[in-house]
Amino acid sequence: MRLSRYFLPVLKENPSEAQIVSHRYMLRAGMIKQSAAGIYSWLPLGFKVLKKIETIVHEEQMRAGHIPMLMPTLQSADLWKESGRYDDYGQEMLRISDRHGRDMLYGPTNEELITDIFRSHVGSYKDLPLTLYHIQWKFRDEIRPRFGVMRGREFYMKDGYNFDLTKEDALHAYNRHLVSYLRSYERMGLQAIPMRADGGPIGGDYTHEFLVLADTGESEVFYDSAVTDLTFGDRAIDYDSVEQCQGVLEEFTSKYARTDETHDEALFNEVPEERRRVARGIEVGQIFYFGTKYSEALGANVQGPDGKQSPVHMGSHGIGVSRLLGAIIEASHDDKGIIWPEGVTPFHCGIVNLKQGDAEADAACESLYEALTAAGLEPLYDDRKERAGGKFATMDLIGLPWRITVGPRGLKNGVVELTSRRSGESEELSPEAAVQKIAEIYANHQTGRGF
Ligand code: P5A
Repeated sequence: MRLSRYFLPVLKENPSEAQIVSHRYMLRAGMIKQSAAGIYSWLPLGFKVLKKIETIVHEEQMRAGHIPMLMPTLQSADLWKESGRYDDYGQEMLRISDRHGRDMLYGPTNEELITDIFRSHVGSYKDLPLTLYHIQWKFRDEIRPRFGVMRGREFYMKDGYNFDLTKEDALHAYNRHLVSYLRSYERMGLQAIPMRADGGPIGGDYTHEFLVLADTGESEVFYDSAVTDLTFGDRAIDYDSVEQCQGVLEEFTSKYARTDETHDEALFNEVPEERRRVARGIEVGQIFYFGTKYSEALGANVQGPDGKQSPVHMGSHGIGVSRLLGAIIEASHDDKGIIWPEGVTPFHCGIVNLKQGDAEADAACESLYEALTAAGLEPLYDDRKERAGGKFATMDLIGLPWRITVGPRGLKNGVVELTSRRSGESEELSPEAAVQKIAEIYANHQTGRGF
């Protein structure tokens, strides 16, 4: 993409309504624009990152054997009346009536809708196990939408639902989700710690939240610092293996890590004092096992091998896809702007032409652009007639992890400059070597062209 032809409405001033750094940088980098309280338009740069995160979530869900589909945003209230949650959900639910006076709602979650699909089409244990998921906009009429996409009213969520014959099978699905979530967050450059939590309006007492540690997080968390040493890495996992998934769950959840809702001071005090941490975190996902809560309410039964009918065991599993943009920025920025992890960066690298209009510099930038594109990468070429300082400031703000700077002086010696946004370190390389190096860096990140 050439910056002169892109739509990147960067703001010079700090927007006064933004209280936390991620909100500030998302507005300043021209990623989002508020349309109403807690409702945002996703401008091209923000949309690109949103889609990259969504792609990682899809890939990891499908890798775990979960099946993608799509349900609508608007739902009939009937199913919610059947489950009893129509009244329970209270004012967070946006209620609408259509021209015929029928009660509708903008879905805050989809347990009812998916259970209805299940009961209409599945009746036998032979069709189990089954996990269906979608990535769709949700609406919760939050009393205090704030911090930009972090606590929106309209937000993008991956929600998955497992259907199993027995509690044991459903717990395997739970563990499988935990593993796939750990993998997904790591691909996004995040450490998200699974913590014992509370079921809230979704229900069930077997639930973990995934928290990214950040001072601006809305949740107070208590944990044993040893949990932050754990990484999933690139280990191969057989998602069908009950033992392997169970092993990962035990490894990642056996140390003390709880949100304030489930915090137990006496247990916490058993953690050696030097490892006890009280901090704040951003909840980027939550997994639930709630047994037969919805299947009993909605009559979703399956026939077992013995011919007997019983309500199907279920769980639901959510990732806050749009919230993740905020969480990643909170975890990865400096005073100049965002620092995108390679896994989610909107463009793989920037090209800054120090002397736009200089025939040699222009030609060198064009050929870099072509070579990077041919290597399957997506560069953002700042081809505007602007001062170098302005170009650097924009690149730093939008946070591309790598920048190639091209100028007449370097070109005389056959070199360009490759700079890491994270470390600030630069090295001089031939243009070919710079392309090669960037291609090698991204070879470790399954990456592709964005939208
Ligand atoms: C699990 C999937 C559920 O709704 N039902 C379907 C279950 N869980 S949850 O914890 O309530 O939400 C899942 C994730 O969605 C994100 N989230 C939000 N993101 C932005 N703004 C909001 N107002 C908001 N509310 C929830 C969180 O990341 C949460 O973990």
